[in-house]
Amino acid sequence: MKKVLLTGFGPFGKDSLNPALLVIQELDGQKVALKNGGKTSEAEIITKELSVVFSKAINEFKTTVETTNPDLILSIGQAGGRMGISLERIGINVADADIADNEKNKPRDEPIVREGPAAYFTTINIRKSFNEVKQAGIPVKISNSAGTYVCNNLIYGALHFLTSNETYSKIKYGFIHIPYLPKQAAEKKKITPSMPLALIKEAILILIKGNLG
Ligand code: PCA
Repeated sequence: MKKVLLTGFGPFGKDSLNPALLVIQELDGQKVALKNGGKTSEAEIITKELSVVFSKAINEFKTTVETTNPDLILSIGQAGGRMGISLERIGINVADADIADNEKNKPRDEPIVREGPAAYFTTINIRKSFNEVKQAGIPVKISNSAGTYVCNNLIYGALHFLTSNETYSKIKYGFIHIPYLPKQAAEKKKITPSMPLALIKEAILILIKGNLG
């Protein structure tokens, strides 16, 4: 059976919850039906919470890949204020934090990998993924910047690790930034976009099916 690894972050900054963590907790252990031509099969979802800490998240990611060896990895993070599902296209070689991570690291203009390439593209089929999520009636966009905080750090670090290891270089890797949940948005002073958890989960399942078939 194929295996998909979902990673998600816990709360950080001023937020007391992170919808990314709720998504992976609710999808953990689920089986996803796959169609491949006329054949049907199943994939199993496994999950891992990663720390909202710059280098720690990458190290936790590496260990999880080494112990689980999945076929597809989708990492999920919160991007409060975004209007819909954001499929991240790229991770850049910069760590530049405006707020401290959960262990008080606040890098400024630092490379993630010294002498590393400027950027890595995520390796899921991003256009097909966009079309399929949109087709399902879920607001989605392709994003060309995941910022320069812990999520971008993970994208860059994950792709650097996967592409430079022959054992793992065929594993597809995608990153999805998700908006606030309605209850988080309702607590903000300024009106803020949000998306219900059920819709976010539906989008993630579409991405799994579309990138594993
Ligand atoms: N979002 C942050 C880090 C953890 C998360 O869920 C980011 O976009 O970098």
